[in-house]
Amino acid sequence: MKTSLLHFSSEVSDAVNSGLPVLALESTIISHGMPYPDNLEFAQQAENIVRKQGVIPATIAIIGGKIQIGLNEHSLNELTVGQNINKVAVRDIATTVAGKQSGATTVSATMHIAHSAGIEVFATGGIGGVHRYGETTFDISQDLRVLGKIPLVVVSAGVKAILDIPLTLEYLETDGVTVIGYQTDVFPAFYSQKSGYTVPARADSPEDIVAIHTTNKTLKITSSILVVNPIPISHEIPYQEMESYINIALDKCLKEGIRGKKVTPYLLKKIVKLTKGRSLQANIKLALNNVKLGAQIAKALKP
Ligand code: PSU
Ligand code: MN
Repeated sequence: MKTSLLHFSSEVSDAVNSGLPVLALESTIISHGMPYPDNLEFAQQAENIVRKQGVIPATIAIIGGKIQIGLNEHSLNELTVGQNINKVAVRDIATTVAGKQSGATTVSATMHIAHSAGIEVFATGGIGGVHRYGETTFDISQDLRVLGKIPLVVVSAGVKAILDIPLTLEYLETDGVTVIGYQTDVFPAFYSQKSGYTVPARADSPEDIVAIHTTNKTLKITSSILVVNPIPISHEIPYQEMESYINIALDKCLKEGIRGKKVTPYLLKKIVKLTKGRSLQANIKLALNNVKLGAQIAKALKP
């Protein structure tokens, strides 16, 4: 990607140029993962948490065809209330730019743009992965392919519980992604702390994660480090309970013939309804928890 295609806020460009810590944040979670006005409140809270750690937040999106790194209030607002906001994965970046459209970037697109912009750490709620029945539908998120190709530190609460966790873990292994449990030996399940699957490695401090990232960089290993950070226990929803809601939502999704990039937003929305908003609160808390850890890692990388 040509640097002239990237439009930085002055704050983010100053920080990147002078080697200050920066944390990349995505925008699909805002536009397609949460309803208004919770999404606006979430986006603002996320940026505040990053600043509190002494780190500059770089929320990434495409506004009127321009790739923006660091958003002003107006753009953030457009993303939370806008009706015509594309969901932009890697393959949709160029077409959204060409059409001078606005788009919220997924994990895959945000990673690509952050890396082009010289940002090394990124936090989200939960990455995309291999969907349940992915072995027949072929529904595998572009997030996984990009994690295998781009060397960032990505903080996530495991993978979204709507996915097939063991298949996603296999894919991450094939991709050469370094998966690290943060202060845990168990792979988290997004809404709940434990999935029942183990993590291949564990780290207990931001500094330890930075050391692992530095080794990968020195060895020119070009895949990402996926830091999996469990939802705080006080906000988790028990795994078995979530499974019952997820199965109902998956059933409806199948019956209504929802396919492609609409699947994840559809399922998240249905589950918010089924849980009477509890899953939304859990999603917000786990994502903010990841943002805080992401900021701490960014700070440890550039103290
Ligand atoms: N984390 C959340 N909510 C979300 C997402 C992440 O808590 O909505 C978004 C991310 O942008 C991720 C996308 O890249 O969901 C995955 O979409 P898909 O399954 O279509 O690849
Ligand atoms: Mn998909």
